[in-house]
Amino acid sequence: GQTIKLEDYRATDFVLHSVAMTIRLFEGRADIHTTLELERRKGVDAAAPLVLDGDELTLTGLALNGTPLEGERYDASPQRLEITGLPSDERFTLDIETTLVPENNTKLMGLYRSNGIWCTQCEAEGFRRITYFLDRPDVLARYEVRIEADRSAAPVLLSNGNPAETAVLPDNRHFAVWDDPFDKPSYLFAMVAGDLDSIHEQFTTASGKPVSLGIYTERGRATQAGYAMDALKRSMVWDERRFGREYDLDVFNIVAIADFNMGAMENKGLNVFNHKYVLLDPETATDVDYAGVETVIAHEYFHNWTGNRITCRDWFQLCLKEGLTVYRDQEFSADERSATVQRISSVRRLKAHQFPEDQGPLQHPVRPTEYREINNFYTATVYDKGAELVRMIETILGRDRFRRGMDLYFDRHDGDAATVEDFIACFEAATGEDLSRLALWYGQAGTPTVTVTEDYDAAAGRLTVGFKQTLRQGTAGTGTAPVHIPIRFGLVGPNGQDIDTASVHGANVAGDVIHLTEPEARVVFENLSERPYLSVLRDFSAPVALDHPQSEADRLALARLDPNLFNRWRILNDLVGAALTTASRAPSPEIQAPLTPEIIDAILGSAGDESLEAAFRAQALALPGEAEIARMLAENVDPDTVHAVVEAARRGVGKRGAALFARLHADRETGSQFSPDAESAGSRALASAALGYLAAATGDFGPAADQYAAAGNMTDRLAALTVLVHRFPDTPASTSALDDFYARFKHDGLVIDKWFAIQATIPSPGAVEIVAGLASHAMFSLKNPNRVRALVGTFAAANQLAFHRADGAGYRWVAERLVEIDRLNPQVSARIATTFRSWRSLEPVRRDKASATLRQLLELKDLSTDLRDILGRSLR
Ligand code: HT7
Ligand code: ZN
Repeated sequence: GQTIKLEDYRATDFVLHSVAMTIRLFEGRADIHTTLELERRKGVDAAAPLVLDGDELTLTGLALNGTPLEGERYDASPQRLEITGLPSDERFTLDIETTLVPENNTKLMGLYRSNGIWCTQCEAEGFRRITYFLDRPDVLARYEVRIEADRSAAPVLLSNGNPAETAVLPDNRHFAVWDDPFDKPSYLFAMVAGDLDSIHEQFTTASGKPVSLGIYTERGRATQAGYAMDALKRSMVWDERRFGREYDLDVFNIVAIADFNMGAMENKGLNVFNHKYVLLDPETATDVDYAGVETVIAHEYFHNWTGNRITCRDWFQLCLKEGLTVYRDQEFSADERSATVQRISSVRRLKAHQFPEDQGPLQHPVRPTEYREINNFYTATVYDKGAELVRMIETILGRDRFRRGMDLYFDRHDGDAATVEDFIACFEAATGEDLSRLALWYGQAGTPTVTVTEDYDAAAGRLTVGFKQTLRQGTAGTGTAPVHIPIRFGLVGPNGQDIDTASVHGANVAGDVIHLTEPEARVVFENLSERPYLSVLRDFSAPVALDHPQSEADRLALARLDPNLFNRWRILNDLVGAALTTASRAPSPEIQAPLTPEIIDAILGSAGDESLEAAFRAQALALPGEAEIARMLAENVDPDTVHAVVEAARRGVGKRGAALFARLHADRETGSQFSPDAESAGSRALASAALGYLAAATGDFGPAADQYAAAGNMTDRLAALTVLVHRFPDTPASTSALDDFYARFKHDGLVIDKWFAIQATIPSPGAVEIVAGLASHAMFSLKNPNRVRALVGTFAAANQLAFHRADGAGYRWVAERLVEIDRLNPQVSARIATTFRSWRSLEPVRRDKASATLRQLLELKDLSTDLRDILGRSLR
């Protein structure tokens, strides 16, 4: 594949006015007839040909204004259709016929079949696998779609927009026509046909418009869609209240599909979901699954305004819809659940996925300037750092002025294919604020470091705080100019209250935010009667690495006192992270006790504080993961040592907190009715964290075995099973629980994914052989992305010990699977291959083995563009 560059953007030579499609579905074949109404753009050379995109297509018919085209007028290949001699200044129609075999489409892009259901996935470039088209997001048109199929195989026929007509045809066939009144790009096209169950509800928008909501599932599973429906209605209400955005069609449908490349897709009026993000019940889904469904349902719904009504001019602008929509779904979850706990989990996610991406060879700016394969840019950087950039705009402007900017954006760009510049210009125009230094964030790769120094003059009652921002030039080479970094802060007194900071001078300070726009700045606080504790980067107000060499005593005080609860967690977590990193660099005696008693007591203090929410207390107990420690080490990483350090820390916390953990575990609620609400989920998370520490400290599997046996829901069951399988592998207690779990749930692929994942993450070098065995299990399939991610993806991403086994067996096993997966589904193979990205930070033996594996893979013929792109950039 060739490199596509942002700077090469230009509009199409032809303007598309409308699309009419007829899709005829048969067993083993789909015939597509598309009628395009087109016009040469004003000023375009009358001789310029029309070039349409295709991907593995077969052309079966082509006509201009109803008359079949002569062979010499066009050139068709599976990848492209070029037509010459088209009218120079009048509208014309093209009729294009293609034929496909959805059953053979294992890439799951375009039109494919999942357990008999016909469905489509068009973002980013899947529509060109259905018909020849101007398949790019700045080509918007009105679509009318007619679907024909067998009445028994596909009683349900769905597409975008509003239903227009249905009728019965001869030979037990029927058809449905759907009309979408909103112009849209092809990536938002969708069609679903099959024998589906459904649930339906009515929603009335704020202005009184009735909307029919439907969720469609495989037969027998609609009873599991109730929570998704509830989340959808709450999302619709929230977008009206928070952003004044109402829904715009008569119907909103969601379809849950078993075979899906990503989480879900926001097709206009017809969202298609990975069924993992729709189907739930207490027996088969955990609290984490419930929160995931709520988030993804909200995210896709919010795209109706941020993505669909206003779309992207080109794929370089992907963050315009994705970063903004993630920001919106995070705000929704913060309002629906606990804002502090939501922020902690978003920041954990950012640090676990985006920071390593931004600090390794796959780094790229939130708005990239070039790509070979756009599918590889649906990244943590575009999504999660993209959301952080929107959040910084909100922090800089304040909630009300941010809303004014959003209102202007919706007003000014409704119906447009917009750019990041358009978006930022709306906030500037609505508020008069200069956001040029903020805008730089979109173009520079890498995580900036903010260094903070403190100097307290007791005699003068003055605290001088120094700030410095640095950005190292990385592999992306995208510049290191100083950016606007908003630092939310507070000065905390010994009683745990923020001190009034009215007497302040130096850098630009507004309210509780210091605006860092230069490489260095100084802020001076006067009239202080005693030295306060400085709490910076509250709520993680910027996606930076913080270098604040605060004393352990200050940190421990803030971990206990900071009125900003997010920072209480963040400062404690950083303290623990620093201790574990230091121990991982040190020789073995320190490994026995990597955390000081004071740090452990701070953890236990938060965990035992009944004035705090249970979910927050559970977060305080979650130590930084092994991958996180590896990222902080940055070089010469030995995953065995890191694992030993984290384990020693767990034992240390477990032993010192044994009494607390026993109490927390004993006090857990059992037997009562399951409720997925945030508070109940928090209590379960706290009890399960306690169970993990108890097992680590005592080596007794009894409490976990009891919890497994008594579990009334999947959350408690899976937590107990994880402790048994990870801490007591090969014991009868562990194997009998694993067998029981399989026997109970072997008919439910989504639960079997958990069964695979739990075994893929057994923290033992032998996990390589375990996953190798599981790959031949009857329930494993290379064709189902969820199954592949559960076994291969989870092993590579979440089993540091085994994936990085010193003999290279983990790398080899994953590489072999990548080759097999790549032949079927390049998007999935490319995504899993990113787990190799941090190879340079490993110690020399593993570094050589990992890079040799990557190089050998790259030498193979017939790799997909997707996988080749990831491998090539990982080695750069
Ligand atoms: N906008 C959606 C992205 C997506 C996707 C991209 C490439 C290949 C398959 C895909 N399925 C969904 C999802 C979202 O961010 O809402
Ligand atoms: Zn999205």
